[in-house]
Amino acid sequence: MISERMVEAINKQINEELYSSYLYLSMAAYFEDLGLKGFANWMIVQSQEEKDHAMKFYYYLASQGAKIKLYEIKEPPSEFEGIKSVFKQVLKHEQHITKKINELVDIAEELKDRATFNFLQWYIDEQVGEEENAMEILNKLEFIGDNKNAIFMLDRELGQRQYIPLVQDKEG
Ligand code: OFO
Repeated sequence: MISERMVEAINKQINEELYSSYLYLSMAAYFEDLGLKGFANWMIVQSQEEKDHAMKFYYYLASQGAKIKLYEIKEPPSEFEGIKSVFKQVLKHEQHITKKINELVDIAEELKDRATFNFLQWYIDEQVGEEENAMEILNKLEFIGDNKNAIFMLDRELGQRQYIPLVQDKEG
């Protein structure tokens, strides 16, 4: 049976994931405003994926018969200082989320909660991809500098990203 401490930590992580979704939606809105539809698309997909991350935790708690608690989602920033600065924030935020996931793993280990430990491995892998994606775009932006043509090319590339819903295990 899952412990109260583990449940509370996962409920807090649901909030972190929902905040991530909100943050990326705010970044999408920033790019809409700049007329960079491709960048906005990338952020909207990212925002949708974060909601899926939250729901994966939700269904896990439901499968354990645990109490799901939703906390208030804080307001994300709405002003940003340019494209590169946005992606620096994305990377920083994902590093923060990786730390949070690692903390959950530590708790599961401490409590000898093998089921949750096993469940969390998906997030460990996912965070490697999350940080890698942010770094890749950041590297491209460093390379491009202020070259407007290259920014439009990148905008087109990011406009190709498609949302693929995460298959959720609702049965537990
Ligand atoms: Fe949920 O991985 Fe990003 O934040």
